[in-house]
Amino acid sequence: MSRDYRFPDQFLWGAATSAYQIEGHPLADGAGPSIWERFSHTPGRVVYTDTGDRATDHYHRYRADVELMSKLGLTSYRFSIAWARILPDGTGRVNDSGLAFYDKLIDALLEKNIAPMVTLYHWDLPEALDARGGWLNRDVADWFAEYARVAFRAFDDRVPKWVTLNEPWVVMDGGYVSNVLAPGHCSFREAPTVTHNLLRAHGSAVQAYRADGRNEIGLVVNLEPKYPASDDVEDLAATNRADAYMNRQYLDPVFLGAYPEELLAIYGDSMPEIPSEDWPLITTPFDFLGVNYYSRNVVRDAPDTAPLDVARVRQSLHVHTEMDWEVFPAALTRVLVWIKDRYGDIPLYITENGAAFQDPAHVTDGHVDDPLRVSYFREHLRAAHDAIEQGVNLRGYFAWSLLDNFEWSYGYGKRFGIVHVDFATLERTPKASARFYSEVIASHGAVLAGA
Ligand code: IFM
Repeated sequence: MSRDYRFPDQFLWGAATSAYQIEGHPLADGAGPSIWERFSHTPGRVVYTDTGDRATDHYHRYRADVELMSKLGLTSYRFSIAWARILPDGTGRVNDSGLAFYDKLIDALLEKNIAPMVTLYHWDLPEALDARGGWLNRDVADWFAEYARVAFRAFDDRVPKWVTLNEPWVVMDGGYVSNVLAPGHCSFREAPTVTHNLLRAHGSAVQAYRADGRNEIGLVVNLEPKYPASDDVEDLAATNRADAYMNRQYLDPVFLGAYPEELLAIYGDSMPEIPSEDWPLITTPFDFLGVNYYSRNVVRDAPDTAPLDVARVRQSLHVHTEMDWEVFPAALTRVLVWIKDRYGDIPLYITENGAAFQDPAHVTDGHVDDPLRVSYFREHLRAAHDAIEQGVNLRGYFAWSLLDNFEWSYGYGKRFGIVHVDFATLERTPKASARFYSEVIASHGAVLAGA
């Protein structure tokens, strides 16, 4: 007998994007530059000298994109606000034209009964704030709360769900340690300060929301379950270090009020002094947690491998995406159940899940066949359903991404979209995965029972 994969009636079916990756025209209508403006225009930072200057031109085509979402049957859309569009200097002066863009986008979504989920920070810090120390400056928590208040005042009457930060681990590791994302630092010693300030900024925005807001606010983390390559004690310890660094670094503080012990040992004397008032701020309760899940990681002990003495053991027999990420849906179920067991029953959303695969070079007769992506979505949606069956309070799923877009330092070479974008003409063509996702939505998941 085939299984029943129907999801709860109120389950949100969405797709996600972020401002710099799709909007284009990042300096239009009075916006200030962000760290991505500088980074992408610095030779050698992004492949093929790609930038977000035009991206998918969503800034002008948002109405057509909302129409597309509606045709696909989406019930929610997760996007981010570019901080420097509405506060060009990061603080102080508000740019009404920047607010107007998001105002029109939100209204267009509501006209189609698509519920906005709005992320305040998806990696594009205003350049003016980076010049003042960016995430290394403790004041960033106040700057972020000021910006958040402007957004809440403008849009909370129409935005049911807010997200403070997207993937703080990536902001810290990619931007300050591995030197692959803006602002492009390469300093493990900066890591704990950046982490702590991200957590304080998150807490400050949640507190600002509690004063002014009337709906829900949450945090989005990227989680990558770590599996030991063997049962050796060294490999098990390496697995714990990798897990503490990537998965528990943000969740233990917000839910348990402490950094993981392994992490304190890893950071040693680069850990900043923590004033006692920081913990009540960081542990301010919030309404939901978003999980971005793409892959797992099998690891082994690797002495002298900076910074954690851990190495990845690539599972070459398994399918990998164009990002070289292993396709492993069972770890999605596992990580959702782990959150419930470790941190409690907070409502969860899968706020990103998807894959970059090599799509056909051309759109043929209005079709783009992407069978590997269809299979990726099918298996991960089944894994999400398994988690619900195991008691996880999962309330929604957002495919990454609605459109092919600017994949950061990889430029436009990695296509994650369920909708193909021709970057010469900017024409949009829903791929087979978009049609599949549409059928999943229309059937509340029932079609997942098919082969
Ligand atoms: O494109 C990114 C997104 O901005 C954040 N999460 C992961 C995606 C794929 O790398």
